[in-house]
Amino acid sequence: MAARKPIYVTQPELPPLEEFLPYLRKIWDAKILTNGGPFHQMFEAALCEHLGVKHISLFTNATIALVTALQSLRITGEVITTPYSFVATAHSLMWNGIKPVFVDVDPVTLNMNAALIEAAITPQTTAIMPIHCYGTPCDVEAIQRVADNYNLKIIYDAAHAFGVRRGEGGAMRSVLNHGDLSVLSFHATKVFNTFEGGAIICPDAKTKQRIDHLKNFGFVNETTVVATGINGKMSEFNAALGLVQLKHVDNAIARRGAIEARYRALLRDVPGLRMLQRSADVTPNHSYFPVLLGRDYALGRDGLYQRLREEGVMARRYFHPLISDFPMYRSLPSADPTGLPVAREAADQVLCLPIYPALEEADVDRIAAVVRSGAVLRSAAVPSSSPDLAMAV
Ligand code: T4K
Repeated sequence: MAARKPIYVTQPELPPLEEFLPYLRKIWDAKILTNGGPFHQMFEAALCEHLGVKHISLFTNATIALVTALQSLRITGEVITTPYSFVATAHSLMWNGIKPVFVDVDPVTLNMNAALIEAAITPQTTAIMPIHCYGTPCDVEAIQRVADNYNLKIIYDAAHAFGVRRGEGGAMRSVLNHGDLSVLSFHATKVFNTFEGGAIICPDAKTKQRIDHLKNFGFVNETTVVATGINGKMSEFNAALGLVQLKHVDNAIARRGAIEARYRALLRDVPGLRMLQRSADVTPNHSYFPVLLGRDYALGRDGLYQRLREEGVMARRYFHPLISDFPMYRSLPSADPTGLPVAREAADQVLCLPIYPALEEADVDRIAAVVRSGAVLRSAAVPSSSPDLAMAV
């Protein structure tokens, strides 16, 4: 298996170049490169339609979008969030001078445990910032109930949740419609990419207008600046690419689904290995394929991480360390590890296996065989045949 091309945790999906070239030609001809040009407007409209949401404001990336989302709702004081995420979630609070308050996650979904929010509320609390981790929807109803009771805003970090839907009132609806705002990432490593990019989803035109002002330095017109805005605008290049990418994203997600099913079948009976459950009421986007390697897994999580690397497979420990372990957070009272046992265990056990549309079945089989081999002592043989794929879920 040595000397093969490395397999990374993900590989960006790109359209055929010839499909994109006519868009580039238009940009070259019009010389409108940014500041809300025609592709920007078309892409916002196309995304609203595709995702089933009312209003979208495009951004240069999700981190600036998170920072701006908090500004747009004038969030201050303390915000309740999760330590089990990418650092950008909590960093967006710090960039606004807001104190993150970490609560533990649910052991089944690894999303913020809604039952723990109430106890973390203080007179300074103004909002809740959960994430739909790996694209698994949060307990949105329970979080909304707490927010309503205490008059708090909800900003979902939905960086992983492009295209995720859940059953509501007999129909499948976008998870992005929950809370006050949701933030998507279109980074290269995401299910849907525009190289770099992001967006805020909001329910009404007035909020979108404020967000649009904030991402353009606060300008309303040539001479009026209404807020200390930032430059968060998506360029015409990224927006045009997004329009082309939209044509292919359903196929890409379907291909991811097939890979996930194959992994699930191949790994279903590995001692000490847990896969996250899928709810029948959710249309997933298969953005990540995390496995949790518990005490019964012979090689241990870090042993497997290393063994995969030796085989040229760059699996990643998303999310280890916890955000609350990083130096700028660890002195916060809520970062105390004793208050975050579930998140800590997940961070110690998680490994995200490669998943992307171009990943070949033979490579999935090979990766799964390495994972299976780690469940037994080194002297035992790596199984050469695959278990019955007919059991795929
Ligand atoms: N909230 C959440 C919950 C997030 O997960 C993220 C981002 C954000 C907010 C912020 O969104 P953005 O501001 O980025 O829009 C990556 C991504 O950089 C980051 O966007 C993502 N989450 C995070 C989970 O993963 P790294 O440091 O692990 O990326 P990197 O460069 O190691 O990439 C992973 C692998 O992907 C590489 O080994 C190879 C492959 N790759 C990567 C890039 C960038 C490619 O094949 N091509 C590429 O262009 O953070």
